[in-house]
Amino acid sequence: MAKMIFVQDVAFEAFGVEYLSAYVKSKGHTVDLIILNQEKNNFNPVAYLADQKPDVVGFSITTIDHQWSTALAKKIRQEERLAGTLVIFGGAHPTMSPSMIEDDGVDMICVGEGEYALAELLDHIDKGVRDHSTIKNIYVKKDGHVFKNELRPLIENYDLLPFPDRDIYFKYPILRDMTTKKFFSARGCPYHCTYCNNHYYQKLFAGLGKYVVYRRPEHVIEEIKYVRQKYGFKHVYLAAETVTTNHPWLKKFLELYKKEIAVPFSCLSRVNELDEDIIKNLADAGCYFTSFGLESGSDRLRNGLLKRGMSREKLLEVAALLHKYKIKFLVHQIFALPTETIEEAFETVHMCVRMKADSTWSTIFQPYKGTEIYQYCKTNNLLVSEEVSENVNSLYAQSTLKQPHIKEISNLQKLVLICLKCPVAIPLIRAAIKLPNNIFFEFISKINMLISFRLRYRLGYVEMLGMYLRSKKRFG
Ligand code: B12
Ligand code: SF4
Repeated sequence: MAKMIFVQDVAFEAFGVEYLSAYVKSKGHTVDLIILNQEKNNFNPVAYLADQKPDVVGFSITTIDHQWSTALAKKIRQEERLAGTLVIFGGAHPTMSPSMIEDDGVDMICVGEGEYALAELLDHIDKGVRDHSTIKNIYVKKDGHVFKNELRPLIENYDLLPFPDRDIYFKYPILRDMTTKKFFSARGCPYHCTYCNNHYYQKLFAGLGKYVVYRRPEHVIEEIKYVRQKYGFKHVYLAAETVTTNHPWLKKFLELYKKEIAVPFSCLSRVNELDEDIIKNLADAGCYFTSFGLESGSDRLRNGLLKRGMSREKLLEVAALLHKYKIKFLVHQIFALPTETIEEAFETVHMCVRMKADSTWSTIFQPYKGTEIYQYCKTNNLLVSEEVSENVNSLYAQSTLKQPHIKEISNLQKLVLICLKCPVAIPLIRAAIKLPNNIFFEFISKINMLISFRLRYRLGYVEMLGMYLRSKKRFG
């Protein structure tokens, strides 16, 4: 049977990898994972892989992983002892930016869902088939050519897939010891926000099946019970984009959850999908925390540029209802959006203050290739360069746009916590953002992130500190 090792740089559970691992293991193959920042300081991934001699090394990547992962792939390709090992990439970045097949060290990429494609590849290896140039969803380099195979239909029924394989992640204490365990209840999202992958995927997979597909509520409950029995947890986090989208699904799920699981949970949500009835149902079933995208407080940017489709009135109404039902909430914000002015950036801050958000997740805008907004930035000559946009390498990277006020707005992104907790300080912040970025700004930004983690995962202070120290680069 074929042997595969996934490589990841920082410690978080990727559902994609868990699903792939579970599926190919069910076909008899062997899968392992290494998380680089959880290994010893002198750990050498190439030497480790050369000792292990896997048939395939896999990277599941978003754009922020492009740089480190392709640098490592290049080193793998140069190692003689790994000459027979294939290097394959999958995930959001190769799906939206398939030109990365041309990168050195990349033998193959998977566009879209990988369960069947990866199983076919590993079966080939197992049977000694050397020509992989016809596997659907796979782009492969062969004899100096790139074979771009067609896409296969989307998986219709996720209930038929094995539960995600958490074992490969839970060998690492930082993930196993988390008292919150995460679950994914659906794939896809029906909205068309211009900065997100979903409108691109909707077009890419048009005609290949239903794009938004829910698992049966009973099946998700079964998985939660299985995880409780196998690993234990104190809280549950429902991480899919569409937890609150389909109200009949949600009500059925919450009814079962209350009866059969009954532990506090947190979830993602979308403001236009929340009303008093749904919020009451969530609270009754034990929801203690939710997070949703505000992205921008400016109507021009939120509804015009980003196509979010949510009014100020609705945002304030939902915030008041969440407070009424004692559900804490975090607001996602994106700063340094294309054409954003300083006043518009402050509108974002003011909106969070008016909503009395418990916390914020504040990021700097990045234009991801394939998105409508990437095209907007390109057409309006706002990109520093295409190469820079494809190689952002930090979770909270600097802006990759050239436009006025980037410095001030990027500084504001780091100081949101002060504005939220002490709005009278906002005039002072207006002056402070003119200074160069410094360790104080970075420190406030990190504290903001830690508060968000603490709230979502209900961490105690000691647990939070432990997680911070063990996660190293994760917060860097
Ligand atoms: C859950 C989630 C997270 C989780 C887990 C991330 C992860 N990498 O899995 C957390 C909270 C950690 C996270 C963080 C971030 N995320 Co996120 N996240 C998502 C979300 C909502 C769902 C991903 C998911 O689990 N889907 C379900 C699984 C089953 O699907 P999948 O991951 O696509 O995997 C399938 C295929 O892609 C393929 N596949 C995947 N990997 C591989 C590998 C191989 C070898 C093969 C063969 C196939 C294959 O097979 C899988 C099974 O079919 C997506 C949106 C979306 N719908 O994709 C955004 C998304 C992936 N995130 C995004 C971003 C920007 C981020 C952050 C940078 C945000 C930030 N500033 O903090 C960080 C980056 C972290 C990182 N290094 O990946 C962007 C990525 C855009 C881009 N071009 O890079 C997305 C697409 C949302 C968006 N804005 O458009 N995220
Ligand atoms: S609602 Fe969220 S997941 Fe859905 S398209 Fe918009 S940003 Fe993407």
